[in-house]
Amino acid sequence: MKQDSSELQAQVEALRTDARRELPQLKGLEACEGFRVRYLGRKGMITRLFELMKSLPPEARPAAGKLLNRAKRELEQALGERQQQIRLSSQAQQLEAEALDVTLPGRPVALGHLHLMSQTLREIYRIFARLGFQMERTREVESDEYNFQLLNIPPGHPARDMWSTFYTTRPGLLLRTHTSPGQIRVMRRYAPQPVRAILPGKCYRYEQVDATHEMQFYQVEGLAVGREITMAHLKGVLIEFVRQLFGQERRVELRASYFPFTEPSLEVAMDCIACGGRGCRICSGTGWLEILGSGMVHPVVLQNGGYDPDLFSGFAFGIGPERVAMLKYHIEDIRLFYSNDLRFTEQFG
Ligand code: FA5
Repeated sequence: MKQDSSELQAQVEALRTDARRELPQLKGLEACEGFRVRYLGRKGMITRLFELMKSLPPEARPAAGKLLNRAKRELEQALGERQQQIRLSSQAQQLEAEALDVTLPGRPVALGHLHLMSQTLREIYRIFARLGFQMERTREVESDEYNFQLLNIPPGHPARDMWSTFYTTRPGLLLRTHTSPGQIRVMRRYAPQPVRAILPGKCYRYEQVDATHEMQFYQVEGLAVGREITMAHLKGVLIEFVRQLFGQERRVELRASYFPFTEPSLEVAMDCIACGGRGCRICSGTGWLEILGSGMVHPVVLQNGGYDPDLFSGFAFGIGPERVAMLKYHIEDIRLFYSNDLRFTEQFG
């Protein structure tokens, strides 16, 4: 069938009109693709019109070809613009959906605070700093020699029963049972100069854990070595310590005791803060609470530390800060310190 060019023109015009109506209604990129296939695809309407062109008389074909090519370009351009519009508006929608309202109030940040043990240790450090004690660091993994032998506790000594500990796979290497081996290390650091220091740190004991015993706990060791240091100095320092920590009205009792590395040895007790000395459950009815061990450094220990015991003397003490905190804050079970229960720790913020 012979086509005539005015008919073709009319068809192109109709196609343009349809396309202009449809384009603004395309809602997404998928719909655009459908449109492209229908109008511009290999089997689409434009292609079909090009095929119709072949049936035009030869002299009419160039003009018809131009017309079709122009229509095709217009369609392509209009489709491209619509696709761009769709992309921009979906981007705008997305931005709006994800918009941040910077005026909203922020989520509260929970502020932490120092653990009660850190607070107690720092309080102890401050008191001894005021009394002129410097702070020395010592080790937690110790040798049998330092933890026992140099402190006058040879192998087989009955005092070792009090200080059962955890041993490492290296023979003779153990987790220290007390901070006292630090005495030897600090003496060897300073001898023959006088020294006055506290040696805080963790200790470990292989023991049955209960309300007053942990396997891992702190001690604050104190050591003073010099010429003519006497028991009066020890007494003065300890009474001052107890009163600064627990109040000036506290009464302090010094009792004879025994440690292999001090001679004489003293236990320090204060009147019970719970009952004021009348006797209660906390002080087991005695009216007194024991808080530390102490004594005059044994001459053998002074010598092991590098001092001549004929010229030098000294005192030492070992405080259990968990026990101190228990008394000060009326805590009945030592296990609360390290069980990480926020209901406990948050009470001391
Ligand atoms: C000693 O450890 C000595 N080194 C103390 C000392 C130092 C004496 C210097 C003389 C001169 P003792 O085993 O008593 O002594 O322990 C001292 C303190 O550590 C105790 O009073 C107690 O407060 C604390 N303590 C001991 N064992 C534990 C434990 N298992 N859990 C918590 N605290 C403990």
